[in-house]
Amino acid sequence: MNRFASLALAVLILAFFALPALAGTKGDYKPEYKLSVVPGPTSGWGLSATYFADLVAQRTEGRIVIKPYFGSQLLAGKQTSEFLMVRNGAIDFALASTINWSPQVKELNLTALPFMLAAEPDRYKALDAIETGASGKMMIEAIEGKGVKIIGWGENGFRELTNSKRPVSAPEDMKDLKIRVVGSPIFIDTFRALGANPVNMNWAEATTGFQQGVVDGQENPVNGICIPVKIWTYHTYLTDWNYIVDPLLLGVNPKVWSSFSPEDQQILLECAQLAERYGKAIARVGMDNGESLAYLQEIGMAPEVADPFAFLAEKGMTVIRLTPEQSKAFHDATAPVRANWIPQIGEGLVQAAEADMASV
Ligand code: X2X
Repeated sequence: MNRFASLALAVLILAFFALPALAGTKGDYKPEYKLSVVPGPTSGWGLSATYFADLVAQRTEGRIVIKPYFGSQLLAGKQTSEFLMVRNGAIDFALASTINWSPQVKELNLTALPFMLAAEPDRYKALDAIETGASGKMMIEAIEGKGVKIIGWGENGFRELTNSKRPVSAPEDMKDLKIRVVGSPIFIDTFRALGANPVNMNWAEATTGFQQGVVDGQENPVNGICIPVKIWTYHTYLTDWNYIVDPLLLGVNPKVWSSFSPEDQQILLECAQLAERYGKAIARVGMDNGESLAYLQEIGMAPEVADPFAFLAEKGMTVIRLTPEQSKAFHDATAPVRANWIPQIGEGLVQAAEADMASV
């Protein structure tokens, strides 16, 4: 090899090793990250996941590409496996319901305690106070202690009851109604306490179950789930009882998280915050003081349905809104469920949540 050739070779070798370093950590990143979403792409939380993924692609200039997989595709339909799959790295990200992760992280049953928030004068403020307060921090610590990093909240919404049999405005009306619920034990306890007949079913099979009349009813948020799946085609009666709330969490596998550069982690946190704001707004439209609709209009993402209850009534549903007395009857009927679950969730966490709510 002459001198020129060996110099050229040395330059080539140097370039081979040095260039990736100069270009940043891009070489360590996966070409695509999988983000799990339990319901479909048009659900409120499907829309939030897409919003987040698009923001991340834009703001990292394509360094981080996140692909949402909707309809529990990555979970073979079994939504309560999601936490374990994010933890073991089979899934990189999840915009996940607290309900679906509650079998593994008991603390997440806090917001599934029946009628805990229903009577709050401003239930959204109470919920935000939990998420930003000591109790929210405790929930996140519980998840992170079990192996999944959390970078933001989201919202499926307050869950309402729909059924095909009769109007429900008192616990007695629930008698023997077959209600589809998620496979998380507190739901069975709550619906049994109300005299109903709860049936565990994955969301992936639920709409077929409604169509075939395998169950008489279900419970899910109006904006995020009931309207996108056209619940009026299955059920006639809607009870606006706000019996529990379903906060979402944006989780990441910790190894994946630590593979990102500090600058990219910062970008991901900012995108998570914007996606949280957007997700909460679409969950709350028509049910808050007008703030959510105003925000969505401001960012140019105004929803098709601004008044969900009027919309569902137009579709032929009978909408039942509970009086404070009627709500209290449900609260009283589910007292044994709260008494049984509070020790499992942790007295300290429940007290912290009460203090957070009282601070609004
Ligand atoms: O299964 C449900 O009801 C859903 C879609 O709301 C959840 O994943 C908790």
